[in-house]
Amino acid sequence: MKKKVLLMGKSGSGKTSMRSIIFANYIARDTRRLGATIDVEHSHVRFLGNLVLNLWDCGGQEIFMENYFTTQRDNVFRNVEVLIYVFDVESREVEKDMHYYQSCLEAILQNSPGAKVFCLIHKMDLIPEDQRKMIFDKREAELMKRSLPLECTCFKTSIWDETLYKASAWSNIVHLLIPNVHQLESSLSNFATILDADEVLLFERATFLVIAHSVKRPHTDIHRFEKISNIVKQFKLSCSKLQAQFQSMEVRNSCFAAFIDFFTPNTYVMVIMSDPTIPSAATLVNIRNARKHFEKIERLESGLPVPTTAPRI
Ligand SMILES: Nc1nc2c(ncn2[C@@H]2O[C@H](COP(=O)(O)OP(=O)(O)O)[C@@H](O)[C@H]2O)c(=O)[nH]1
Ligand SMILES: [Mg+2]
Repeated sequence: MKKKVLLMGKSGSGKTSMRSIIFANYIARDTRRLGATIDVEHSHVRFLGNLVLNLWDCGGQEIFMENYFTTQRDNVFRNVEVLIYVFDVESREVEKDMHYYQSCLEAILQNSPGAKVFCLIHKMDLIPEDQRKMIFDKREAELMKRSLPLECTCFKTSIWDETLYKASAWSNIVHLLIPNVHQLESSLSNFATILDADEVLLFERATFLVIAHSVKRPHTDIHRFEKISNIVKQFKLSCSKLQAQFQSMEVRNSCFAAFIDFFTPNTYVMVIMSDPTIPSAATLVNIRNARKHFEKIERLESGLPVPTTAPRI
């Protein structure tokens, strides 16, 4: 199942950087070496086994932009499921950025009226922390107004912190593209009840994006998932540099235990337990026993008779 995702925005706004960190295992400082994207760079990202994200990273120089709206219009804007428009928060040409954004929406409305639109106000790390919310709120209001009759969802992002993994940015975008995600979520909720877990999360294996979660006991840190995605992905990359495969980890203190374990062919699971009387071995056995069930859902979703064996990074 192939889903077309358009990545657009002015040259230098950070499109290729985000794509490379999430889908190609770059770390943030590698992106300084990225050259400008010429025309459209297509990449196919296999996600959850059978779902293929067909990413169109559209170079943002004016000469290319003009082309997308004229000669390449049908080709670029047809069959789009998701448009991700990236704004450099420090851009000095806000009016021009808006103009291109609106031309883009017009073409989307014409060629793919059902597409979902996301705007990322990017490079937020360059703004002093106490001004971020104010600046973002202002941009968001302006974008919502200018997007009509289409709806857009705005996020603030930066490659230098965990906002890139924020449950509400790229995870959210990808979540939208996963078929039957509700079945996955209800199974996860049952699983959390059986385990008596505080929370259970599923991470996509290659990107470490959170694809489903079930929270049984509330937690105060709303950014915890994306922090974990970020940290564990870094750790996983360090492992692969040493030719070692990341497999599992257990972290325990006097208040809780966290388990991250290889789960189905396309996911890792994380289980958080706060009952100190439940031994690790019991939780690990439960995780092992649940694998088959979740593998089955995954296979059903992808319409495959056997688990996929796509190469892992
Ligand atoms: N400060 C900061 N720089 C970023 C961020 N994202 C990307 N960059 C830098 O912006 C430059 C242009 O990025 P690139 O991904 O090539 O932009 P593109 O033309 O939209 O594809 C690179 O030097 C990146 O390192 C960010 O969140 N914060
Ligand atoms: Mg680029």
